[in-house]
Amino acid sequence: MSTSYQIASIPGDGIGPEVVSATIQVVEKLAKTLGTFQINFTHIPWGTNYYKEHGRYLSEDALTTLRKYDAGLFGAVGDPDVPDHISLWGLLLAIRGPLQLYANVRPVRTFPGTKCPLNTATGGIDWMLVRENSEGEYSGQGGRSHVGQPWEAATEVAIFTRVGIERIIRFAFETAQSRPRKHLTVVTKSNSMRNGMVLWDEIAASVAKDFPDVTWDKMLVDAMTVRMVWKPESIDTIVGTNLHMDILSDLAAALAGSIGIAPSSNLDPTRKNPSLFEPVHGSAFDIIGKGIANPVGTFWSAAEMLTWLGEKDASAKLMQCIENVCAAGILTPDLGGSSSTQGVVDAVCSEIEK
Ligand code: GGG
Repeated sequence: MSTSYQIASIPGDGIGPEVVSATIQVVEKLAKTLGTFQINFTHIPWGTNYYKEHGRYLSEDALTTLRKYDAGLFGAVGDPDVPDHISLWGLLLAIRGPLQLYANVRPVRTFPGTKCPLNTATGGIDWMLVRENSEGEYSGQGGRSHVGQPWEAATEVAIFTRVGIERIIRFAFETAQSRPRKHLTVVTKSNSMRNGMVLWDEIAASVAKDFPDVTWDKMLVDAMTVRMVWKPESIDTIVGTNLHMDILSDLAAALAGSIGIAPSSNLDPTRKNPSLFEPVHGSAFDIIGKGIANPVGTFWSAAEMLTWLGEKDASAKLMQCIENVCAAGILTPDLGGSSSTQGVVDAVCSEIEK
């Protein structure tokens, strides 16, 4: 008997509903064609429309609700009517932290059909970015005083814990160990930030001793941006803080050829909670409803979800079909093509059937 997975579908805002709906079509087609697993998506309407109606982004029992599922597929968050810090903290960050989805994994690879602007021997890049996803600069701590006065002050406190750093660095070493090149770069800013970032350096040196087969180096985040552009081939796996990797992963996706294809997994490596999969891109409200949103980042996120659930063959098949479609030039306008979102969906579904 094949395994049946229950997936929470949270399309969210902007183009989120378009790319999530596209992905559900493709994954359902894959499940039906292969017949090796079953998958059911349940729509959950959290997002800015829900906020406008209920005064909150998530339902009161959101975490209990999510724990009933094997995984979640998320679209995007952000709406011009609501300040970004309200929507991000109301939706995504209100899930990642409490569910302890502490490992944000972002593979970055140049695809057929995308053009890497860098001059590399392979014509592209193949990196794995690991972002600490539960603390650091996005701990939500700090405050404002003397609001509106010329001497108004605001603090944004980054909280780093030994357990939080140790677990993400260990996860990153394990990730690097599973890749052919087995190399990890630990990114910090430990010259100017002399507390939390120095703790990162110390813990990295200590955890590294458990991985003698993984080579590693450390790099300041500013220098890392230069290295990504000038020495892309010296990079394999990168780990860093919530803020640093939020920025570096957008840069990496752009260097690989497009942010529209970049996937992201919010993982609880202990598997006590369901993990959440989402494209790296945001809500892109300038193209809402035009039918041209690139669904590839969400397709790839769904492939990562299938791997996480244990459906490695199905995931590999989905990735091959996506790559074949991109190689055939069936691309949305952000990649220089003229296909619609549905055109890409139909092409990937046809590939699945072959
Ligand atoms: N699909 C991802 C999305 O909507 N991202 C919006 C965003 O601003 N994310 C920030 C983050 O990933 O921390």
